[in-house]
This record gives sequence, structure tokens and C-alpha cells, in this order.
Amino acid sequence: MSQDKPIDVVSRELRGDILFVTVNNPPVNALGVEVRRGLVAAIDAADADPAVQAVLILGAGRNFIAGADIREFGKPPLAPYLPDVCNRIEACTKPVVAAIHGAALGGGLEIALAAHYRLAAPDAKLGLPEVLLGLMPGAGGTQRTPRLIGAKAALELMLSARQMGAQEAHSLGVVDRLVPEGDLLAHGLDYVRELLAVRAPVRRTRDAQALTDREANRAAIEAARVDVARKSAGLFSPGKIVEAVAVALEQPFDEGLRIERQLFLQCLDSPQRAGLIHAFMADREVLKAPETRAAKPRAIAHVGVVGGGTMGAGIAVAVLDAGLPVTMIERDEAALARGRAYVDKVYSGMVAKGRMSSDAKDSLMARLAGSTSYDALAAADLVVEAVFEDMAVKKAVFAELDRVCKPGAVLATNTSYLDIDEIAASVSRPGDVLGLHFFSPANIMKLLEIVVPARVSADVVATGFELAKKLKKVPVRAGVCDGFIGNRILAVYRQAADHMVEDGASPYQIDSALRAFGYPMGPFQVSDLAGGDIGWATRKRKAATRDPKARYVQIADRICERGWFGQKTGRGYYLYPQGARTGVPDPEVEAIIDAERVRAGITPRSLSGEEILRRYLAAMINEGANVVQQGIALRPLDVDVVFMYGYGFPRHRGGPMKYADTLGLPQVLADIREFAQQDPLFWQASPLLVDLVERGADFGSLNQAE
Ligand code: 3H9
Repeated sequence: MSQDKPIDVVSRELRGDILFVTVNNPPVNALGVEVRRGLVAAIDAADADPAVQAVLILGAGRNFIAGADIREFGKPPLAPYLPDVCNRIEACTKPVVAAIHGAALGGGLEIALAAHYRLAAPDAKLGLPEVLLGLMPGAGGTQRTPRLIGAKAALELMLSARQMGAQEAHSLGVVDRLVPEGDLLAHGLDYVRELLAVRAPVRRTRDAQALTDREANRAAIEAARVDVARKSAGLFSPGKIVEAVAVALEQPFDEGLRIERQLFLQCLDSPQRAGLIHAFMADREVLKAPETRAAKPRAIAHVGVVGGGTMGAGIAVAVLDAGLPVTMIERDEAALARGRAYVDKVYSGMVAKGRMSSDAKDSLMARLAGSTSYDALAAADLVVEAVFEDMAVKKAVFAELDRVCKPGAVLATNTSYLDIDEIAASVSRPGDVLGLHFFSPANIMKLLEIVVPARVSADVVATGFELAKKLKKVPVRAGVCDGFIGNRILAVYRQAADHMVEDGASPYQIDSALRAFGYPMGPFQVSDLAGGDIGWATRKRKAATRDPKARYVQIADRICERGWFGQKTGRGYYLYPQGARTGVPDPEVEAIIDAERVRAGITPRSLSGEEILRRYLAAMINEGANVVQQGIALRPLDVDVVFMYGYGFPRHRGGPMKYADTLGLPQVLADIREFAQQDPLFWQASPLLVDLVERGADFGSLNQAE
């Protein structure tokens, strides 16, 4: 029987009197159980072998070690545990040196900190980003880092999750030696030989002295505690990080490790860890659409944008930021000047805040060309249309694009709701037509829905993903339907919110319940920010096709009829006195709501924050299930990513579908059935949800990678 030899995830090679220990666990050398075993075995071997004078630990491939293997979290732990591996390295009786290139993150940095000396290549990225995963460093990082660099710097590193470069790590004292680019093995060998030549001692980080100034370190811990309470309210692991560092100051090292382990396990058990790791994986899974596997993207060197309104200009900024030239098309010089002025304003704002030099602004603006003639798009590789949301207007634009664009140019529409299949059918090259749905402000919002009409070529879809990468956006593949993934689901849960207002909750109470859940803003604040007129126009457009039997709440229309469109008009659901950006409740809006309840014959009842959340999220989850079942979203995780990046869904809850799994789908279905007793037309359980509950499965089971 022939079988491939399993790769040695930790290999050992004795060169002279130095043991080279190389971690080779693609793609990122995560510290899975085999790696942990291999490292312990290597150190045992080094201690036992009199021929070994020192150990050099390296990572194969592009990184040193990216951290613990996050796919093991939530599963039964397997020995040896990472803290024990680090302790074993630190206890080695012969000098151990870590040679860092690429990522040394989380447990990867903890391994390096357990070594006795560290050297770093110029591309090294060092950090303790566990907090982003709902965790804290759990392999001695909270105890060794402050002993090495002091509580202040250690806390900053752990709470910000940022990655330091080699230079900074060197000046902070995290690494001892910087080596030039090139052969890391050779540099490592030189450094170890140097250490041996001067009989450098085994130097253990557990004995480092940066915590000796107790007052200064105590003050740093107190400051971090205050900061965490203010900035990370609702998050579990930041507070645990501060707690662990406080222990480092007050307790001996071994006791510190014991408490760190307890706190780490609490983080590991928290639903926030599950939500954040789901989010981490989902961020990567969304990139894997069938078309990105099947086809190569077309080249994009020059982008056209049709329309210089808020959306078009925002898209232009996003493309300029990515370093590409943009040609903007508008119908007349005045409109073109407004589009250009918008782009200019964004960059002037950055210059004013000191975030950009005026030279940098000038060179960005020099890449923006404008024209009132479509012929200026002849050389564009990709054109995004962002004109008025009207089918006839869009088709007229596409007729022009069809006329002027070179063969192979990608023709994209930024429509939010319109049928892209119909737009594609109106041109001679439907295979080149794609939806690229940006979110406003387009230069800031991370989400980009890549909307895939029936006849589009796979390489055009792949080009959409490639553009997202260049623009540093998060692409999610969506099918064609009214509202695609995000706005389609939004329309449903917004109705649930409107129903609740008519039934007795105030918009302010609903917003507050959602902020308590973790949203930065509630839906009525968002509506005031975006402008109530947008939703109003959509409702008018849909009025003719609305099911007359469906419940329709008119409160928003009454508010819009008064010209109260939100922040831009000084009032909407909230009042914004003197242009304030945070609104205050408006008694006149409450009076309108009262009047509407009377008109609808509703006796208001009180709704608890808990009931508000149950209804709002059940509506979101149920429509999310429909969107998955109909193939509009590839998997539940695509819905999660849309809501985290486009709609403010709290990341630590992992998105609505992950949250539904956390609640338990039987509970969600029971809620929907309970609400259906009052309004069976609105609350129709999604067949997918019913099916999953019957099978005892969850949404996670549909996310292949999990
Ligand atoms: C920790 O260490 C806890 C300890 O303190 C205590 C323990 C007791 N595990 O991002 P990419 C996969 S917590 C498993 O596209 P890049 C990733 O899913 C950990 N898999 O590449 C992807 O898979 P696929 C602290 C991991 O070059 C592939 O690798 N560490 C892990 O753009 C490529 O990833 C971190 O939080 C992992 N740890 O960026 C670091 N990391 O190909 C997390 C990645 O199937 N990682 N994968 O889609 C990163 O920040 C980036 O991956 C890195 C490379 C910068 C390393």
C-alpha cells in the first residue's frame, strides 16, 4: 500500500552544535497539536543531546508562526497545551533563539517570548491580536510581555491587537537583534554563534524586570481599566486582559500563569469567542465563490464611473484610494463640477485633519479625469454606473456604455434594487454586465455586494472580487432579487420595527434596545442619518405592487410628508437642534405616532427590550434563511458578512445567522410561530428554518468550511 509520507510539521536538523527546529505547517504554521508535540520533542532532544549547544526555532514559508490553531477552539483540548510548550522552551537548559520573519502573532509571539533570544527580519510582524477573536494571550503572553516591556506597552499591544514591525519591536525590547533581508537561516546561524562565543546565558523572560517600577505599572493598569470600560463596553476579553496583567504585577510568575489559564478558558468558553472566530473564518470564506475558483479576473488598470452624485463620487474616491485612475462621466459641466468638488472635499477634509499631505491630495486628484462625453470611457477596463435609480435611465446609460466601451470591459451597475438581468438583456454583451453594490459612504463602508446576473461570465464575476481586493472592500456574492442580500433582509426587519412602533414601542426605545445588543446605532438613527426620503421613494415605488392585505405602517410617511428627512433637514425621528449630530427625542414625532395608532385602531401596549430584540432579530434571521434557501446568498455566512460590514451587526455575535445558531433554531422558530398568531401574513417561517429544525441541524452546518 503506497501512502504519502505525512509532512514533518516540526523538523530538526543538527548543524554543527546548533539544532535547527523548523515549523512547517502550511498555510501559516499555526500551532496545532502536532506542532506542539514536535516542539516539545525538539526541546527534549536538545536538552538530552550533549552535541547540541543551542537551538534555533524558525518558521517555513512566509511566516514564523501565526498563533494557536483557531480551528481547534471549541473542541476538546489535546495535550500538550500551548502554555506547557512555552514553559518547556523557556526551561531548556541551552540557549533557544527564535528567528522571526513574517507573522509572529498570538501564540506565535508567545513561543518567541518563551525563547531566550529573538531576532527579526525586516518583514516581521509581531503582535498579540487574540482580542480580535474574543480571546486573550493564553500561553504566558499576559505574564511574559509585561515583564519584558512593562505593563503600559504590553497592554497597548494586547488591547489594540496591532502588529508591530521589526524596528519597533526592537526599540521596545521585544526582539534583541535586527537582521537584514535575505537568508534567515544564515543570519540566525551567525547570531547563535555570536551568542555562544560570548557564552550568553539562558535568559528567561519570566525573570525580566520591566515591572519593577510598581507605581508606574499600577497606574498604567488603572488607565487601561478605565479605557476598556469606556471603549470596549460589552466585550468580554479586554477586561480579562487587564485583569491578567494586574496579576502579573502582583503575583509570582507561576501563579500568574495559573490565573491566566483560568481567564483564558473563560474567554474560550464565551459566545463572543465563537462569534468572533466565526467572523474571522467567514471573512475568508466569502472570497471563495464558484467563479473565483473557476476563472481568472480580467485586468483592471483604468476605471470609469458614471454619475458624480454622492454614490458615484464616493466610488471614485474608493478607486482613487486604491491607486487607479478614474474617469467620471456626468451629463453636464455643472454636474461634473459638483462630482469633482465632492471628491475634493473628501481629500481636503483629510488634509485638514493632518491625515494626508496636500501633495498627496494633488497627486490623487490628478488621477481623476472628467467628461460629459461617454467616449472618454473608451479605454476603461471597468465602468461602474451610479446614476439615478430608475430602469429607463440605467438602460440609457448602458446603451451608451455598449456603444463606447472596448470589448472585454466590465460594465457594472451600482443599483440597489433594480433587476440586473433586465439591464444585462438590454445590451449586446450581457456576459460583461455585473452588479457592484456599494454602500454609502462608498469610500468608507467595507461591504461590496457582487451581484451575479444569470448571463454574466465567470471571469467578470472574478473581476468584481478582484476590484474589491484592490479597494480593500469585503466582497459578498449575491444573486439578483429585489434588494439582493442586505437591502432585501433590511426591508423585512425594518417592517418588524415599524410594526412594533405602531404596537406601542417608541423608536427611541427600539434604538436603545439595539444599541444595548451591540449595534453602534439603532434603525431609526440610521434612517435619520441616511435620509428618510430614500426609503420614502422606495415605498412609493413599491406601493402599486404591495399586497393590500399586508400590514402597512404609515408613520414614516407622515414624518416624510412634513419634510423631516433626518439629520440633513434638522429633524426626522429625532430632533437635531442647531445641526447637532446626535438627536434628541421629538415629542411631535411621538404625537404623530399616537395619532397613527388611533387611526389604525391599535391600543398601544408596552414592549420590553427583550421582546423588541426577539422580534427584530427573528424577522432578520427568517428572511436571511429565505435568502439562503433561494440561492441569493451562497451560505448563511455570506449573510453574516453582509450584516457585519454593511449594517452594523455586532461582530462579536458573528452575524445574524451565527447568532441564530447561538440562540438555537428551535427557539427562533418558536418565536416566529408565536408572532404569527398576531400577523400570519408577515410571520411566515422560512422553509429552510423549518427544515433545519426538523433535522436537528443549524445554519453552521450549511457553511461548508465549519
Ligand atoms: C492564539 O494564538 C491564542 C494563544 O494566545 C493561546 C492559546 C492557548 N489558525 O489570513 P489568510 C488560515 S489565537 C488556523 O488568508 P494572509 C486562514 O483561515 C490566534 N488557521 O492569509 C486561511 O485559511 P484558508 C492568534 C489560520 O497571508 C489561511 O490560513 N493569531 C490561522 O492574508 C490563510 O490566511 C491570530 O489571530 C490560525 N491561527 O494573512 C492570527 N490564521 O486558506 C490570525 C490563519 O482555508 N491570522 N489561518 O482560507 C492572521 O492574522 C492572518 O492569517 C495572517 C496571514 C496575517 C497570519
